[in-house]
Amino acid sequence: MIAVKTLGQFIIEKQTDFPYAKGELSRLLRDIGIAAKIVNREVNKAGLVNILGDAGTVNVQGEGQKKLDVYANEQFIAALRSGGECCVVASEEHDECVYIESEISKNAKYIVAIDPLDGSSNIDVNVAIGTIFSIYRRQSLEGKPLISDVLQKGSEQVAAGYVIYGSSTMLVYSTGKGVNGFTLDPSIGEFCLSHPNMTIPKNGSIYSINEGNYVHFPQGVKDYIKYCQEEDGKTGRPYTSRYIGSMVADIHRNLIKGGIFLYPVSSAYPNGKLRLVYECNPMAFILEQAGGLATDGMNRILDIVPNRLHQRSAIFLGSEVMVKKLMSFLKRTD
Ligand code: AHM
Ligand code: MG
Repeated sequence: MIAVKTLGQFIIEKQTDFPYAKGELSRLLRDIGIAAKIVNREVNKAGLVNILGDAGTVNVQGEGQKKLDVYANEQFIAALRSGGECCVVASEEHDECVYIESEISKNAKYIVAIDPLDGSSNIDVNVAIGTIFSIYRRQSLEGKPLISDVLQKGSEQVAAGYVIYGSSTMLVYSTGKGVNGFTLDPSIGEFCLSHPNMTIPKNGSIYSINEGNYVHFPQGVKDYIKYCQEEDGKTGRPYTSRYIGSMVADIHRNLIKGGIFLYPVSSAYPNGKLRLVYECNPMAFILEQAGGLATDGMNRILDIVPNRLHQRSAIFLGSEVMVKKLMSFLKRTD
């Protein structure tokens, strides 16, 4: 019989990778895992809840129906608040940082940036959605944390991860020593190690982009798309186009199969659509840890110093060979 390794066991084992660790990061990751399970429970019955909500607006417990993204945001923040290891949360759902000021958090040294429920257009149609999180160590030594504690460049991340609520639910994370994936076993209510040491294939044959925006793309991106669609037996083209519209799901697939995900600037989104702090940076951290690359077209994503919480960025990430090829097209049209 093969022994199952749960996320909790794995986190504790891995604590020895950090000789001076006091267990705070481990507890923080555990808190995120717990919130993910609660959110998963709601995501799984979302259709049902909506039917009940339409009939009445209150559910059977007498609670008002909440939109899933609001619910997820509240769950993650509540878990971080009660865990006591996080002093600030930067969430897509809040214009400003949420400071956690409680007795148990007074010495907390971690900052969490989070997109509690990514892929909003897919929430109502039963298509995979996700949670993305990023963890930084507080730099200021005392008092209220500073905005500069939150706006650190992505290379300073202590850990990052995502949860995909898909045909099965998975939590994938990295603490800068490779990437590991855990699948939720609903029968025991635990995330179990299912994808140890995840690596992205060096090359791939999937490109993921919202081609509906084609006319608005920069020339270099248009040229790369044409390259992907051309016939060439030697390089296995034309490539396959796959675009779910949930960043987590698109990148998760490409991480496993090899591929590239593109969200360029366009006339509709002159600075790109995806948010640097809680969408691009964590996904870039994971992909780099898995052996891939992540760029905004000019800079490594993880080297960009954010100057605003909800700053947007173009992003291209995935298999090394594919990202490098794309870059060569972008350079030609500088
Ligand atoms: P959201 O944070 O409002 O859900 O938006 C982010 C999502 C990503 O998950 C996805 O890759 C992208 O937006 C899809 O955008 P588009 O519909 O423009 O292709
Ligand atoms: Mg999002």
